[in-house]
Amino acid sequence: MSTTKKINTTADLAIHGAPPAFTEPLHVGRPNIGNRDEFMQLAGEMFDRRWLSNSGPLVLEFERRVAEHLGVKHCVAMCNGTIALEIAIRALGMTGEVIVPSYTFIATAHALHWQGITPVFADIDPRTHNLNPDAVRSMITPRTTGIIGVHLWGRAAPVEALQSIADEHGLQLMFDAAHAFGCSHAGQRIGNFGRAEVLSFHATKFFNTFEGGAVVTNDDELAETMRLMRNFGFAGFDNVIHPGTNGKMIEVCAAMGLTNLDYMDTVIEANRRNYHAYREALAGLPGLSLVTFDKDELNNYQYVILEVDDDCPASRDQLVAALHAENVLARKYFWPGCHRMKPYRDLFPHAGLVLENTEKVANRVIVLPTGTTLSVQDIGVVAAIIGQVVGGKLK
Ligand code: T4K
Repeated sequence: MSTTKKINTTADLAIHGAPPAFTEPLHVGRPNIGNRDEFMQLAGEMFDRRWLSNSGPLVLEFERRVAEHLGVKHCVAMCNGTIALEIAIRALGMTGEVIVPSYTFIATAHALHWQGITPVFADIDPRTHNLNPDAVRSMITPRTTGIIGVHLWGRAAPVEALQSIADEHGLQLMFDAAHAFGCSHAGQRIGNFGRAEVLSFHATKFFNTFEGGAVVTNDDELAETMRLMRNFGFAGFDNVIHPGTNGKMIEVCAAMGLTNLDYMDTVIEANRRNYHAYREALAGLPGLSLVTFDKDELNNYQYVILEVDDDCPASRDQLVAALHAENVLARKYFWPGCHRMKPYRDLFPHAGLVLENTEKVANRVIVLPTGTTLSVQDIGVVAAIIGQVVGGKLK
């Protein structure tokens, strides 16, 4: 639990020379860790078996439970979400150009680039932060072979509209669901849309396997191909029948996954509590709003996203600087947008001209800490810092 001191006046702010409000940093992406005894038990059994990788019993059990949880036919567990993206992209036969949002973690674009495919960035809807289907349509060229939608913040991309576009133009459609484990769309668990969906179980995700990821799909043949691809294409001793790589999840990661599956509901409940505590504490502050979640859908509340509007008395960067000075390590995800990161800036120097909403949103977002290590009292202090900055004379 963090050690806090209560902030009462603007004179207390660390940027004015006072000690920081939190003696230990408050991180976005602090790992949630389930029952340690359960993990140690599974790890102990693993050591006894001397089976550490290559489709061991823990990975098989983990895949079975994830597939069951999502109501999807296949879960192909991988070493991380980025390799899972790359394997899914290759298995779907994407080539040439693939349309993606720029407003996403850089891995979405890199997974394409790393496979020799050009990521073509389409703009987002500023309300949902997800792809705008009209923008996607406008980026289709004769070289386009696919679309990767991202369910940003666990809120579903426009699944039906993207599927119509894909069907109309004969394109492959898959989703980067790295944020969306435990979330739903139209009453169905995310994991069941497009030809495949990719999950990340990185340490910073609400549910983690240290490092890890998976491709989930209802397509038998695709699942089989991806299982081959993640294990060098081996179909038995000395028999390679497909080009492949090493994308395997290891047993100790599956042990963490099985432990954390039992803890998942507790984490979601803590995240939901934190989200509502932020909502209440920040209500009424000028020029600030929290991204909302559809109460009829499931969400993991992994990300608490604050938007700083133009009429806010402080800028986004001033707020982030003030929070960092108090040891609240808020993040500017996903600023400045993939198209402004060096590899893609050089590729598309003028992309910003068609990515107006991406730039607007990337410039106004702050992601705040949450998770099981954060208390409602901590949130009160974070909100007090924000309140003081917004009420102060920083601008
Ligand atoms: N697609 C999307 C949409 C994604 O968001 C991601 C990953 C992927 C694909 C790729 O999936 P993976 O290949 O990663 O499975 C972090 C994560 O590394 C990344 O997994 C995640 N998205 C992204 C949103 O966040 P960074 O560059 O922000 O990481 P870093 O090192 O700055 O850590 C974030 C915070 O977490 C820090 O404040 C420290 C804290 N932290 C981190 C670790 C690892 C801890 O407190 N403990 C820890 O063990 O990318």
